[in-house]
Amino acid sequence: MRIDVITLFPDFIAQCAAFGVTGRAGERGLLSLHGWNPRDYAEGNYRRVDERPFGGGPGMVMLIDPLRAAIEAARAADPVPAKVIYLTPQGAPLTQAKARELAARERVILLCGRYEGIDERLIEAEVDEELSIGDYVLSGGELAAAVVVDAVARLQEGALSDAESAEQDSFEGGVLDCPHYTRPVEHELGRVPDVLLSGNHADIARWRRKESLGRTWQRRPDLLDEAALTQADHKLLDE
Ligand code: 6GU
Repeated sequence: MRIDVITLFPDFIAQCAAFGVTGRAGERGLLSLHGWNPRDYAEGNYRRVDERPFGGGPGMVMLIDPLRAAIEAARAADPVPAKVIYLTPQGAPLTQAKARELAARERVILLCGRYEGIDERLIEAEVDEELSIGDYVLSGGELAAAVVVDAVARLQEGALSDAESAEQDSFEGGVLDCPHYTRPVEHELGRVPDVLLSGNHADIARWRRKESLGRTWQRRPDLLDEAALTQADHKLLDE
């Protein structure tokens, strides 16, 4: 998969490609990340990328032309057509289902805004989708773009080792993850639950599912409305 990021801070995004699962996905050729700086496409000695808003008010608005030229340069760098996604608190919430949908694409372009926003005409003309990573305000879309890159990179086939397998993650299947334990069995902070030491795989799977459902019910009951629960799950919740 190819991800192009339109950002005033391409170095920030390059860091995503340097570490951990994202870095490994890059090394394995599963993900290629490219940064495009609208300032490189801005005119004049000052290479302006923003101006004061019409109608007054605080802050600055990003200009159409440098952004449009950067998007065009990104598009032209590869013949595969790309969906353009603008990261903004006004966007639809990023979910694991959305991450899976994006991860299945060959290419996406992520557009990061700074300051108070982007001229609405650029959004209308170029943006296919708007995404938010939560109900709080960041100073720019870069952290949100990094979140999308990570969520999508780890879903690429071959990005995770078997041990890291994505299938059991929180939100896969719509419920939270269960608790995990490792050595030692006895510790001053407590003992590992006996069932995990029993060697009975059916009991262990049942215990884990019950913990996942219980946590989801306690912490994120909103998720249970959407989760596809089986009859066996309802029984576990009732126990
Ligand atoms: Cl995508 N951008 C900004 N600037 N703030 C955010 C966000 C995005 N998602 C949550 N807050």
